[in-house]
Amino acid sequence: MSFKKVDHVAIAVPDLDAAITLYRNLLGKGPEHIEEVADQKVRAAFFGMGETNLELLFPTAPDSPVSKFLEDRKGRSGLHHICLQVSNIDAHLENLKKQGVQLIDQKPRIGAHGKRIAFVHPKSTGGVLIELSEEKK
Ligand code: CMX
Repeated sequence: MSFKKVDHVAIAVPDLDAAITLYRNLLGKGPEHIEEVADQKVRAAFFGMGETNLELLFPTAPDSPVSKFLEDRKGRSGLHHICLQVSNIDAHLENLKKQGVQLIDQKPRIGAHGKRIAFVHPKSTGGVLIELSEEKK
């Protein structure tokens, strides 16, 4: 059981097209991948950054977790979560549960790129929302 790398860093944005233009200008390329993740009620744009990615997150429904995040910030974009890649997500979740860490997802769900993912509550991680994502075999 081990952490492999930072899979991506996600920024919530109130206007996806404007944010894509901004980051394309900043990075000089991309995004390489845009996907709607129905289960999470978001549309996500990914910019490859070497071993990791930058994800721009836009809510697709008023009850999306990202809508709530943006509302709480009065519509301003901001760092939403950090995603860590793990080799065995089930073993990681069991281990965190044993340690009393507050999990948002007790079992993995399917996220962007069809990967198995699960979120850990920011109340257990010093105020940072952490996503675990299983490495694709
Ligand atoms: N980062 C850090 N803290 C956050 C946060 C975030 N992204 N979102 C909420 N919080 C904090 C709030 O500021 C609040 O803190 P205080 O109590 O200190 O004021 C606290 O968490 C609120 O917690 P809550 O009442 O339990 O829950 P909310 O209704 O605000 O929902 C959360 C928060 C994290 C449980 C919810 O957003 C969630 O389930 N997230 C996981 C799923 C997700 O974010 N999906 C979108 C991305 C999907 C993708 O990348 O594909």
